[in-house]
Amino acid sequence: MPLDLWTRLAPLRRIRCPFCFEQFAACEMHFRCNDHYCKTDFNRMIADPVLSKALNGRRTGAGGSVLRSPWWVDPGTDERRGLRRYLDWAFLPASLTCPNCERPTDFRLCPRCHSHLPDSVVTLNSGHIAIFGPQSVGKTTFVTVLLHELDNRVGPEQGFILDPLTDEIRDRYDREYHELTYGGSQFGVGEELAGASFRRSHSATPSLETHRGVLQPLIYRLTRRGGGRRSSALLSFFDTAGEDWEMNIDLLRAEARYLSDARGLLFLIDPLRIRAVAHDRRVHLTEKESRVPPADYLTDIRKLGTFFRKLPVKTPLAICLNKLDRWGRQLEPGTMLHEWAGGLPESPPDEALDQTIHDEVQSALRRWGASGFLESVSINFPNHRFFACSALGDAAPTREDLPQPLPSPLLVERPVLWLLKQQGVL
Ligand SMILES: Nc1nc2c(ncn2[C@@H]2O[C@H](COP(=O)(O)OP(=O)(O)OP(=O)(O)O)[C@@H](O)[C@H]2O)c(=O)[nH]1
Ligand SMILES: [Mg+2]
Ligand SMILES: [Zn+2]
Ligand SMILES: [Zn+2]
Repeated sequence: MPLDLWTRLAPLRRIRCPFCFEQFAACEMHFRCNDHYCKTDFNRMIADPVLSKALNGRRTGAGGSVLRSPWWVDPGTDERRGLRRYLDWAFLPASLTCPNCERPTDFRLCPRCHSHLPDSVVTLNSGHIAIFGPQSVGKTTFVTVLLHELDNRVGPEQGFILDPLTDEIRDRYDREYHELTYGGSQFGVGEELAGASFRRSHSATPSLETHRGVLQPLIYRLTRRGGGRRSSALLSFFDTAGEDWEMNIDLLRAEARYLSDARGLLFLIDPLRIRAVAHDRRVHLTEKESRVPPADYLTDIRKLGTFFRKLPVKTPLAICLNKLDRWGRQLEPGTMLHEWAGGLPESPPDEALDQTIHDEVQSALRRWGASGFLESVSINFPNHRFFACSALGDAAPTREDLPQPLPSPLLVERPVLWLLKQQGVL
């Protein structure tokens, strides 16, 4: 669908690419031919240094070959357009013509990374959630379960739907996230799911050093009931590799704009990596859990501070203690955390519950010796809030080699709903 007249009359409107987070004016967007034959004919392709740099990072150049893509152009430099090319700042072109197939194309690209930008990127407000934290705190599992829950339960309850921005994103979520946690679709609807062992835990997310694909967000279009332009927004979810957070922080700071420019930060913490929790006799650590080094969340929050030019940071920060199923029951009976850790209470979660959990998490952290961490959070990230959740609930495996039941998540959506409210998306 071509861009509407109203949007074309605002070529200087700033756009932030939801893939690479760079900002530019709408009239700077490039075009690429999207014709089936042009796309599949290698002889018609041309060098694409922008795409090469986005996919291969700074290593492109000396020795590294430049990728080729179907014909693309920066509209301001397309001489075939004559004087018209100098007027894009006043009126966006509806389409450009591919010199190879001579068909018009309105397939727009980000001028910085050459990702395809559907019209909704140009017209809609956008929100972001950057998920980060040390290794094995459950970030990837959280993203998987969160998106499934938003789609299937929370969205319908709150009157919104989520659609993947592109087919590629839908496929990537299914393949890299959903299939592992919820099982594949290799069984027919009427077949017994006898061998439920095909549901597995995620492997560690690969470092950005070996797989730049981790910089690619999962982007959704959120549409609220009621219609109208303002009822839709884009939402990008970024999943960080714990390995990068712990060991490649310079690289992350240089490449992961999604953290320094995030509109919403979600820091996941695993309390089982706090000594006071791990040594509690009521908690039984698995062999793997007892081998991981203790976490240093104070250092983590200092590290986060280094992503920003100035402190205190205004960006909303949700700090969520994950794996509630494993540690919640050691808190005093009568607390909300204790109650939720035992399974879903009768009354659905609401803002009053969020407030209670915020207070209970802070006092638990203080008891576990994390006062320095609490102080640092409140001084450097004044717009913060504590949460607790479990992505897997009582389906969390005590042995990873055994078949795993489907997740029964507890409170996973609460930090995200808060962050979206802070960003004006909900
Ligand atoms: N008990 C419990 N275990 C969980 C939960 N969520 C994840 N896990 C387990 O935690 C381990 C790590 O999960 P991941 O989602 O891969 O963790 P991650 O933070 O993405 O790890 P990296 O990619 O290495 O940074 C897995 O063994 C999961 O089964 C949960 O809610 N409860
Ligand atoms: Mg991961
Ligand atoms: Zn981009
Ligand atoms: Zn073409």
